[in-house]
Amino acid sequence: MRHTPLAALPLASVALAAWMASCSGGKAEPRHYNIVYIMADDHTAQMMSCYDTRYVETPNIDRIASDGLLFTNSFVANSISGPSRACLLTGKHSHANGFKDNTTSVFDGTQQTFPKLLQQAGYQTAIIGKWHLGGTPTGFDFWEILPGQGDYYNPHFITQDDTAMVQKAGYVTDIITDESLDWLKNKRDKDRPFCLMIHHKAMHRNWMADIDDLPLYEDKQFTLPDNFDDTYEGRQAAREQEMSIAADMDLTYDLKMLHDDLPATPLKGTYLGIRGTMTEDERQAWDAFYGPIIDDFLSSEPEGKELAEWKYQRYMRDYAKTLKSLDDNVGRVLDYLEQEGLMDNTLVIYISDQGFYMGEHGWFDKRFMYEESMHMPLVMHLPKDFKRSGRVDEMVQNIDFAPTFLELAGVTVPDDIQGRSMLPLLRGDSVADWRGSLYYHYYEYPAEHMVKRHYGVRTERYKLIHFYDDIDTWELYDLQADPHEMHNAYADPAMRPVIEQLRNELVKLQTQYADTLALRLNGF
Ligand code: SGN
Ligand code: CA
Repeated sequence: MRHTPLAALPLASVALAAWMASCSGGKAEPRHYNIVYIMADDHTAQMMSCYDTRYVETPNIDRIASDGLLFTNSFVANSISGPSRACLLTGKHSHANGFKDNTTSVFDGTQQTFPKLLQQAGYQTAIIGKWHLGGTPTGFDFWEILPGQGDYYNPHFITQDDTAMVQKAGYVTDIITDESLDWLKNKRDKDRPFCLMIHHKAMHRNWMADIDDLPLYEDKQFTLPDNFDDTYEGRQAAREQEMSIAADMDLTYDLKMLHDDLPATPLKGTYLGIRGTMTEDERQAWDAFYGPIIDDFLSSEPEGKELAEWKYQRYMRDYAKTLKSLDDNVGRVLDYLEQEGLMDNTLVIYISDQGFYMGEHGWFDKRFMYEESMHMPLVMHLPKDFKRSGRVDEMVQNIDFAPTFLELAGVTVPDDIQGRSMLPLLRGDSVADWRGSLYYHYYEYPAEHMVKRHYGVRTERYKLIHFYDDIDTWELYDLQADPHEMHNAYADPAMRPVIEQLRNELVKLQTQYADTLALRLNGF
C-alpha cells in the first residue's frame, strides 16, 4: 500500500484537524463532498448522445446527465489542451496563469491552483492520465501521468515514485481507469474527502480504437454536416487554416491507410512509430481489420469530393469506435461509486478539454472561437443534497471550476481567481447577476493547423472576434440567425450598434481580466 509522502503529512494533518474541528459534533458537514472529475481529450458534444443523437450512443456518459445536469452553454477560454487545463487548475485566463499555448508555454507549478488549496483544507488529491502542462504535477497527493500526449497502446507513464517512465501493458483508456479505481479502492485514506481527476487520452488524434471495438460502426453512413463544403467567404482566418479533412487529414496516420502502393504521406513515419507501441498480436489484429479497407480503398481510388467524403466517413468511424471504450470505462467508474455508496456525497463531472470539429466547415481539430470548438461538453451528477436536475443554460467557462470546487469544499475562494463559482447554479438558486458575456483568447500561431491568433467576446446571442498578428480582421456572428457561423456580419451597416456594444463589452472584459496585450491590440 502506498503512503502519503512524508513531507506532506504535517500540513495534511493540521488541515485535517482544522477540518474536523469545523465539523459540528463530529458529524461531517455536508460541504465535505468528494469530487470525481473525468476529463476526456477532444471529445465534442456532437459525439455525446445526451447532447446530440445523430451519430453515436454514449449510454454511460448519459447516465451522468440523466440524473444530473447537462450544461448547454459551457465554454473554454482558449480551445487547446494545455491552456484549457491551466485555466481549469487556476481559475484564471491564459494570460494570467501564463500557459498560453501548447508549444512555448511552461506551467509555473509554484502558482496557486485549486488542488493545492483543497489539499490545505484536508482533501486528498489525485490526477491520473494526460497532464500536458510540462514538468510534473504539483498539488497532488498522488499522480501518474502520460508523457505529452501519451500512446493508445501499451503506454508509458511517468509515476511519482520513479520519474523514469514505466510502460504498462494494455489499452490506454482501460489503464487510466484501472489506475483510478485502484487509487479509489486501495491508495486513498477513506476517512478524508478526496478530489480525483481522471484525465483520458481518448479522443485525441489519431483515434486508435481498442482492438475489440474495431468492427463497430462499419455499416453506419454518417450524415455530412451541411457546411462540410464551406468556402469561407468573408472569413479569411477560416480560409487559411490547415485543419481540413479534405486537404490536411493524413491518409496513413489519421485514417490508417498503410500500403506500399500508396504514396508516402507527411505523417506516415509517425504512424509507423505508433504502431511500434503495439504487441505483435495487436498489430496482426489491427492489420486484419484495416487490410480489407485498404484493399477496397486501393481498388476504388476515390478522388476530389468523393475522397473528402470517404475520409469523413473513416474519420467518423474511427472516432466513434475509440469512444466506445471511453464510454464503457466511464461506466466502470460510475458502477464503483454506486457500489460503494459514494454517489450521494460526490460531485461527478464529465467534461472535455475543448470541443472538436466533426466535419463542420470541412474540419477536424479545434482552436477557433467558433461554437464547435469553444463549446466544452459538460455533464454533472450532483451530491444528494443538491436538488437541481436537467439543463443548465447559463454560460459557464473552464475558469469556473476552481472556484466551484473550492466553494463546494468550504474553502474561501481567493480574490485573484477570475472564474465564478457555479455552486448557486448547481443549487438551483436564481442568480440574477450571472455573467452575460464570456472572454476568449487563443495564441498558438504560427503552429500546426495554422489557426491565427484571436480574441473575442461571446454573449448569449452574438460573437465578436478579432484575428490579429499577421492578419487584422474582425468577425461578427448573430448566433440566433446564423448558428453555424457562416456569415460574417461585421461589415453590415445595420450591425453597427451591436458591434459598438460588443466592442465595449470586450474592453470591459479585457480590463476586468487585465489582458493588457489584448487591450493594446484592441486600440486601448
Ligand atoms: C497534436 C496533434 C494536433 C493537435 C495538437 C493539440 N497532431 O500536435 O492535431 O491539434 O496535438 O491537441 S499529431 O500529429 O501529434 O496527432 S491538444 O488537444 O493536445 O491540444
Ligand atoms: Ca484536447
